Amino acid sequence: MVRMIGLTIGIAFLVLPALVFAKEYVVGAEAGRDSEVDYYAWADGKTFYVGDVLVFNYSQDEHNVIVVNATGYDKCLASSNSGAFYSGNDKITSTTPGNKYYICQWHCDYSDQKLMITVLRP
Ligand SMILES: *[C@@H]1O[C@H](CO)[C@@H](O)[C@H](O)[C@H]1NC(C)=O
Ligand SMILES: [Cu+2]
Repeated sequence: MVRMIGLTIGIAFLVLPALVFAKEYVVGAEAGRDSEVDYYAWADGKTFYVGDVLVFNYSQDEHNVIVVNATGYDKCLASSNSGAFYSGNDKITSTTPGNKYYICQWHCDYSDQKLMITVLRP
């Protein structure tokens, strides 16, 4: 029983910091909804951690958010098994560390509407 409690507290200490300090980032917030956002500039200087949430706000009929790999990011290619979001208010939680790549299928090539972030362990 004591062991169980100890284990529970141990887990709480591992999980809590991620929850307590998880931040929500509205992508391109400073520039406003649907405007031409410089995503490189937006991400520059921000540090993202596992548990953080990216919020993508946009007009549903104009944009989307496709999760791609590095190749898809460079070449603006969405593979059929990519995660895809279309709601116009997508919240994507980073659950693992590493580089994350998101593109808008329609404007990735056209106006560089793509975002790359590096997610660190908390
Ligand atoms: C990365 O994405 C590209 C383009 O969609 C795809 O062809 C390739 O198989 C993917 N690579 C990996 C390792 O998943
Ligand atoms: Cu778009």
